[in-house]
Amino acid sequence: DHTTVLIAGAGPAGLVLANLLRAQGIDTLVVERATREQVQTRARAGFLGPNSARVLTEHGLGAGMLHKGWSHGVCAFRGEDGEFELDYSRLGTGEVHTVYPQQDLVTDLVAEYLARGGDIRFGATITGVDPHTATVRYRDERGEGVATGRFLAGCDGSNGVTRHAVPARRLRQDHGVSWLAVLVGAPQSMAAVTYAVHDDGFAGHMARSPEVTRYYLQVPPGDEPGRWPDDRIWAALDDRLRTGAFGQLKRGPVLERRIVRLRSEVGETFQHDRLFLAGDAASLISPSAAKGANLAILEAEVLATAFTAALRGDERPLAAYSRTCLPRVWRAQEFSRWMIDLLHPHGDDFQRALRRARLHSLRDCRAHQNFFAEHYVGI
Ligand code: RFL
Repeated sequence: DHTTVLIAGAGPAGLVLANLLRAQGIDTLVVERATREQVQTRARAGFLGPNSARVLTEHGLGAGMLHKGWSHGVCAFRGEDGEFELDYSRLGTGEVHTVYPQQDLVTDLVAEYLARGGDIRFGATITGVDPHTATVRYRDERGEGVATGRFLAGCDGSNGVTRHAVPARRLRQDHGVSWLAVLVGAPQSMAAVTYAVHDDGFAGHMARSPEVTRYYLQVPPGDEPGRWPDDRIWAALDDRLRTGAFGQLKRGPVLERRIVRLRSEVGETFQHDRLFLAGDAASLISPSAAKGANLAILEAEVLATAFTAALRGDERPLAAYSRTCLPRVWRAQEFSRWMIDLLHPHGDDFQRALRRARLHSLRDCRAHQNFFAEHYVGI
């Protein structure tokens, strides 16, 4: 198989890139390990920042999001001193999130890519990568295959293989915190995203769709989902979200429970020879500030522009690709670390007192609120 831009992985990064290149009439081939059904049902992110919404709408990929998604501009913090809300639609840059489940976005992106004449190979696992020839070896039900492009885009996420073909240091951080990520088949319980700070650990609530709500519970590192039967999940959510004081949760079946280790990983460079990484393959970020899918979409746009220029004879944007992306990645990392520190009870009593003071400052100080809002929704 020969193509112009060969893309490893059909997540948000690979599919946005593929769609933008097809819109320029550039030949692409996407090689994806999972089946179409699997990628279209993988529930992960749900909060798209204004930059992501802009990329999608500007390139004709936003119809589903505009139709079924909704705007979200308020978040709430609960702790030992009660609750306060931040209306971030009126703070900072005054921008909002669009709530739209990642699997719905992926479904839209696959359909639009095929409508644009795109080629995609589902059920094909990449086993080997050559950055010099932009070639991948893959295995699918028919056996072994080889695909080559003029360029190779590594969009195969944090468990993929392409990033191992970039011979550069990767900076890693395990934040020492794990979350039980739960999907419940019930509408959201509160109007706002809610972050609860509690001595037992963090708990979070965020909308996903009218029928499904995401909850997070901090759990000890190394914990297992099997140790969290439904009753224990609801009891912990009630305690930490202080539902006795603030109102009951809308319960429903627990649809999914999985452990997410909060960790980060950033490649020193996102490129090597003719291989270019985007999304989680380039940098992994903890979900504490809901930035991962947004970084993936923005990098896909930068890379699509750079590939298009290179194919027209100007290689400079491609040469500058990592330098263009890295400052934004690091600002997102810094903010997500700030969120981790704010939300989790670790350290001694002195550090707990500092965290409480930071919450007070966020509640009372307009400059602090503006800082939060700008970083929470933007970057
Ligand atoms: P993806 O979505 O992981 O897609 C990579 C694709 O590559 C395929 N693949 C391979 N294909 C062929 N050969 C191989 N050897 C392959 N290895 C892998 C995979 O099957 C897959 O289809 O990466 P991409 O495109 O970079 O997108 C990144 C986002 O998915 C990720 O950052 C977000 O989901 C992170 N995230 C969140 N981000 C947000 O912006 N807002 C959120 O609210 C948010 N919530 C979350 C999240 C991630 C979570 N998990 C599961 C870690 C909540 C959770 C629970």
